Amino acid sequence: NQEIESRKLYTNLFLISGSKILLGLKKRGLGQGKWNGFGGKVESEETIEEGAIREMKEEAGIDVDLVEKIGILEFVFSGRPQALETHIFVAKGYSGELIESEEMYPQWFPWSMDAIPFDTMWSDDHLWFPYLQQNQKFKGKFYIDGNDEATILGATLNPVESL
Ligand code: 6OG
Repeated sequence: NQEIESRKLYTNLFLISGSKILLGLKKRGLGQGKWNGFGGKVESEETIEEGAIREMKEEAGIDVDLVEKIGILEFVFSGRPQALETHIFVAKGYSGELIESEEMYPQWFPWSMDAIPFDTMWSDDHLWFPYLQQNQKFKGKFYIDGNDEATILGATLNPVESL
């Protein structure tokens, strides 16, 4: 029942190309050592979508154009006053050359639940990845133990008509 003093906007983008999905191994900061989509904080002078596209360019060197928002997840860590409102995007195509950055090591995975490395991802991801795969929009809120980030203390997650 902690007070949320503020909510910061984040993006997280998954590039899906044919039968493959691009994940990045986070090399530093929040989520270090975990596979995830690409993203980060939205800046004040940009839209959320612009932020998603910018982060993809910064972290993997590529340009994505047609991005579609598929989910909004709020992450609350116990003992931390700031919640992360994370907007999840899907992109289907890209241009440019994929590169490793200081933040991310990119790698293609077969786009099937069996091939996704959930053991080395945030522990909420396996709960909402089925929506990603079904192309079903979703909204959720996850309470995560701030001292043990592998533990989910509570969650709500629902499919929605629109975001
Ligand atoms: P930077 O520190 O790189 O932004 N993020 C999460 N992603 C998933 N899948 N699950 C979580 O469960 C997450 N918590 C944070 C949002 C952090 C990046 O990490 C994502 C951003 O894309 C708790 O600026």
